[in-house]
Amino acid sequence: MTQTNRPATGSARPASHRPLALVTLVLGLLVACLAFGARAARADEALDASVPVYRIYNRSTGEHLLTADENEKNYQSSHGWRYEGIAFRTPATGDEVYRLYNTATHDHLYTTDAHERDVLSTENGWRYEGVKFHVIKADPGNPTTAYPVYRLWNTLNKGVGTHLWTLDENEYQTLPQGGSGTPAGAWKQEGVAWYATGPFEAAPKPSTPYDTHGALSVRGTDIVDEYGRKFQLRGMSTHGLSFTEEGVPFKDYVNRDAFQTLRDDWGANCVRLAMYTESYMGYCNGGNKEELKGIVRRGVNAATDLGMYVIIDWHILENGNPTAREGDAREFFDQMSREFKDHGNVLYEICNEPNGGVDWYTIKGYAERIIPVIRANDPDAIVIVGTPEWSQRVDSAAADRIWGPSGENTLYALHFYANTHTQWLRDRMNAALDAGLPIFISEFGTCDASGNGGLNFGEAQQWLDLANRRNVSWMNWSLCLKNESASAIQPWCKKLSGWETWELTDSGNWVRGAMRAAAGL
Ligand code: IDC
Repeated sequence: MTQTNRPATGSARPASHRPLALVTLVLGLLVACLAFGARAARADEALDASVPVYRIYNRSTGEHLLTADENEKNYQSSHGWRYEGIAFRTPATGDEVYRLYNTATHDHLYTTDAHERDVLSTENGWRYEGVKFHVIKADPGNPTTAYPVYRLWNTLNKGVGTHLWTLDENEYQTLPQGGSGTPAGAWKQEGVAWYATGPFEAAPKPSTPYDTHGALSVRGTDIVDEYGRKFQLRGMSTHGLSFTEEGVPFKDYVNRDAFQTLRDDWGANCVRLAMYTESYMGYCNGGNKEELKGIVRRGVNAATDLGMYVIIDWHILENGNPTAREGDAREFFDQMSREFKDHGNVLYEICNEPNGGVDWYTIKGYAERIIPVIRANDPDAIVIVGTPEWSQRVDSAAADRIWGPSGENTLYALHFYANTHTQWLRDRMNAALDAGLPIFISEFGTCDASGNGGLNFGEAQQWLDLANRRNVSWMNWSLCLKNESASAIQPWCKKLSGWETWELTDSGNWVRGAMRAAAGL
């Protein structure tokens, strides 16, 4: 039941010495209290009697289901539907809303029109499911006791998810403008469907990147979403999870508020968790394995909660040969993919930047052994494989791709630092894409390859223009305050989320702008 503030019924004893006046006053107060109490009780009764209608959302069909049945809500929410909140409240009795189910398309339809119900339920495919809740059909003309519930029609959802009922006027006005992967004009306003008794609770939350796009896969050189639409991941990489600079442990950036800032203010849909394997107490080099796994878990949970995608990055660098720590990698990815097998938003990057002369043949062998470990737990997981020479030799990978099941849903990493890697590396990327190699820019910097000096936004712009044109996903290095050009946050700013633009570095501001533009913010 929703809590309401009941008026206080006690009253202070009036300070009067005249008996008659006292009696009158007491009687008067008593009557006032009774009347007030009765009014409050009536309001409470109305509220108690109102029935919440829940809204749940099916990611794979795009349908919003309305139900006043709590069991149905709970059951569906644990079976692939997302609970979005109380859509509106309805009177316990009133005009009946009939629900029909289309057994062919799996769509649901709500109507207050008994004739429509009868016609449809005798037609092929529709099954009448009964009265699901009650509403007020005629406009009661009193905006404080009745709330219009609007109906929208989705012209793109064929057969299922065709309609949406909402009490949220803002949602009714903004959905037709497009956004979150839905083109402008896809939703059409259809007016007031009926009236409800009240909202009393927050309106449903707007949908997140994951709600809109679901689990991803690789088709040709593209990442596509659950509905087969081309999709691009864009976001920030953390710096090393085991690093500390300026007194700030970088693991502290792995928090929900930070990711929410990236999602809502930057337009990011993805974060990358860079877990170094060697230097600075890396995972295989004296780092606390359990703690590091805990940070990764925290990051995945925060991203999941926010409906963002998240890359678990096995950040090899100092030791450029991924086979050197293959045992650790196997164990790590086995555990992570087991834990996150039901998370369609998790991607696995199995070797950040092979280097030190290690060839593609060696990396490919490593990938062909690690990918099956991940896929044994999570058959559809997306994997990103690093390429030789700090993930620049996509040409080697293009010439000798990973085939068979391990090659499916697998992307190849290309990393660039704008002031070091210029047109020659873009040419290489183009050629590899032309040869059909799916590429992911899982790390880039706007500066020199050292991570410090040489900011070059002209080159960076050329890179992102190309990546956007060819639907190549990109992640920027890095979300931290280290005093080096690549960092997004000013070295003096200790905030762990909610950064203002003046608290961002030149690189941070530039990347934020590029991300917002790409997201259409
Ligand atoms: C750099 C960091 C820097 C750190 C150094 C060594 O920015 O603070 O001291 O690593 O650990 C990469 C790597 C990435 C590098 C980055 C910049 O993936 O770890 O980070 N870079 O040098 N590849 C190309 C450049």
